Amino acid sequence: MRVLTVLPALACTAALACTAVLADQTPSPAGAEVYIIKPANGARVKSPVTVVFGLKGMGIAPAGVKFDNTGHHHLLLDTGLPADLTQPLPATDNIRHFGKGQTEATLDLPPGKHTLQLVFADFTHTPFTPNVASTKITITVTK
Ligand SMILES: [Cu+2]
Repeated sequence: MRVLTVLPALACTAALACTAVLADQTPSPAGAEVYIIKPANGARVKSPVTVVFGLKGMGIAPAGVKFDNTGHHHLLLDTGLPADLTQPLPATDNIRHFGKGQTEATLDLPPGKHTLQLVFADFTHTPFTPNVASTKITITVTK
């Protein structure tokens, strides 16, 4: 009987400790939101395409600068959110960082359909918890 009562407490303690070590994400305030101001979802546009980033409920700080309730924009181009949002976002052609605090970007895009999505992340490029991301939009670049 004694073993049975002690074991669940140990398991719980271990689980909490594990969570504390793995989850190194910054909390986002309630109501925080990022969104694409333009282009509009479904827009037909010519390259180069200027994408304007919107933000509500948080502020912008350059990458590397830790300040409460701030972060910087990341644009996902033709890709979805990474499966593991507890890790820093990689910097690739499809995951673009705006670590100087930019609020828009001008992209050279080949003709055809492209998807755009914003994800806001903290000074270490790690998404917030809960995650702050826009809906994914689709645009068509015409010749
Ligand atoms: Cu970043």
